[in-house]
Amino acid sequence: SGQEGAVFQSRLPFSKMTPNEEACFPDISRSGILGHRVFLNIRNGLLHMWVDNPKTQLTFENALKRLPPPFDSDPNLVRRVHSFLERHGFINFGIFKRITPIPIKKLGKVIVIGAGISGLAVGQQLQQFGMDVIVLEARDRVGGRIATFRKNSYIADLGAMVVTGVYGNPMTILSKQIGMDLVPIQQTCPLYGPDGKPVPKEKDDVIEREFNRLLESASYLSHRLDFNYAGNNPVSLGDALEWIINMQDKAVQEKRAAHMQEIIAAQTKIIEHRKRLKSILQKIATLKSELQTLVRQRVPKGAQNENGYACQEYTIRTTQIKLEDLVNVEAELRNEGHKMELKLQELEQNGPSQVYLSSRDRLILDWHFANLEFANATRLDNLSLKHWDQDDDFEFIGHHTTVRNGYSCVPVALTENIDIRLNSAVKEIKYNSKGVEIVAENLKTSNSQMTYKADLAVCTLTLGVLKVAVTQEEETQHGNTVKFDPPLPDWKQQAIRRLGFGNLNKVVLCFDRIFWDPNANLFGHVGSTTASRGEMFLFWSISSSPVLLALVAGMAANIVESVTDDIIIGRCMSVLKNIFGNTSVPQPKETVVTRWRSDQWARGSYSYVSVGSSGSDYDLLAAPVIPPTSFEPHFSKEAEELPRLFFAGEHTIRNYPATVHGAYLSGLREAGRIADYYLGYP
Ligand code: FAJ
Repeated sequence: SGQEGAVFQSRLPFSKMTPNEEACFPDISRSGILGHRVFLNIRNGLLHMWVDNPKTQLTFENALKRLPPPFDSDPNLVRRVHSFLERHGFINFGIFKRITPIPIKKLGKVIVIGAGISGLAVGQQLQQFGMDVIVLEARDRVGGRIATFRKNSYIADLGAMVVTGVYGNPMTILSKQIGMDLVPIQQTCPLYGPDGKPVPKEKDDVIEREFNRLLESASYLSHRLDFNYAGNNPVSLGDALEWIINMQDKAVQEKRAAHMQEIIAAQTKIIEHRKRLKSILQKIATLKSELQTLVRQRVPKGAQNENGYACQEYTIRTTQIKLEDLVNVEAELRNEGHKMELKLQELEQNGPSQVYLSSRDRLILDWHFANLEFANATRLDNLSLKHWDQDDDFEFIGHHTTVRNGYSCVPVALTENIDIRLNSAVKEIKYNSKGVEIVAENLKTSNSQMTYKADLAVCTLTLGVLKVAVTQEEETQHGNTVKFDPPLPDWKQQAIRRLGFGNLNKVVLCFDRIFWDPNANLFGHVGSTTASRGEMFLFWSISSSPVLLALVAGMAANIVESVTDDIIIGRCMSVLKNIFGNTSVPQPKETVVTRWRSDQWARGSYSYVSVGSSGSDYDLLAAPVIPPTSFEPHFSKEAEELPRLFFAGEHTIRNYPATVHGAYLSGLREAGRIADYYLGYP
């Protein structure tokens, strides 16, 4: 709350200008500390006004009226700051009541390709900046990878479903503007083993700690030891983790071998010791019989001469002393022997563990790996060890929430006042220094093609669709193959090839009653093999109606795409029956199985940093494309250098990839960039 909260919510530093602000306000940047302070006070004040009431447009005039003196004394500066914040999507974004009308005279024509969240964001922004916008969408609905299944009282998100952190998240502002029913997720997640029995909490905690330690070790390998290449090949996170596990296993085996050697040494010592004791006992026996003979043959004092008697007594006495000494040695040896036996016993009883992880523990660890594969939408051995978590520092804090009334309420709300042509599959994107021509097929009126001409186009095709476009994978005539004319520049094509586009699937099961713990949002199922660890590894219960959502991640996500619904539902049911008992689990009333990889308008779920790629590929995917020079003499130099193709989408935003908020922010970013190029600086 307050001004600081509003600035934090806007992802800006409270008491510092950003490099972008310095570039846009060079006069302030040069003006010294006082100028900076004035700028920051105006900027922070405006953000506070907007975040406090994002349902109504914040006009310059209203902002000026509400700014406290002396910050209202330079209306020109306030206007510039207001325009800057509006242009870059910090204020007046989303769905809000307008006070000033949108300019009637259109300032340039834009075609947005795709009506996912990024396409809708860029469309909304450019429309309010006064541009003429048409959005072309191949599906018969908006939202793209935000897709909500609705039937009777059942609601389930088939694509995105989690708003990850509220502070700084633009979704928080949207939720205030439209009816998003955000519900915090209860993070506790009881686990059930492959046999359906609960995994004891203590065991679960121990393995979770080991999982975190393994990730820390992998990070240490990469960032401290710079172990990122094996020969010339970049190392994957999966490889690094398996190496560490093998090393741990080896260390355990080495400890065991050392322990065995200790036992053998102790046993050898005991054997030696027993030998010594035995020889002492023999000596004692010999001495005893010698002594007995001496005593038996003893000649009394008067029966022999004095010398003989003294000699005899001396021999008896020294034999006795020798015997006493040997008996003492025997006692000592017995004592030592006892200690040795105890030590051996202790060694035998307190040996190191037999293996690093038992096979059951390994499967629980695999469950955590499956969870990581879900977050990254791919197998761990596809992820770059060095860069897979490059966006970690930009995670929002605060609750993770789900949208109880279905995430599709957001894209649907964002369609307000935009010209969206559904069922329009773009086939060709032609661009040159004069503008763009987009050829689209109307999927409702078969084979009818339309060509749209505009000054520029914003391409929000998914990375999966772009990959097909650049590898020229000609499929069936009806497949989604988009042709760029001229082909995209090489640097763009290479980045498209390098960055990964993963997969994640969901199975929706709608029941007539809840048979699971209604207080838990999540429960996990530990698979029976490492290879199948991602198969229905996590069940979500987030709807107010009896709906379960099973996740299929990692290797299993691709496998389910080639299997029938009946088989997948059958697998889910047997997992649930194994946990809750045959009689407790009713037949589902409705079911849905997603196949995001086979979906021709998506070709996967979301991007990831693959082996050989890095965060900078996101920047390359975001960079606009300037058409090759036309060499037409009458054409102006400025027009020649204008980019005509712009790119938005979750795969174009380095700091927030793979998310709805990232895709949305990429749309705001591109709208600002386009306005800067085509409408000039505010
Ligand atoms: O909860 O923020 C989620 N939360 C989230 N994003 C998710 C999440 C996952 C997540 C959470 C936290 C961190 C990272 C990820 C977890 C998961 O539950 N969830 C999720 C689950 C699934 C199964 C999917 C598929 C996705 C997620 N995501 C990712 C987000 O949904 C996406 O990042 C975001 O929605 C992408 O928006 P976008 O605007 O960049 O892309 P699209 O695909 O929505 O729009 C492209 C449009 O182009 C589509 O409408 C498509 O039909 C159209 N198109 C394609 N070819 C065309 C065409 N239109 C015209 N002509 C053509 N030829």
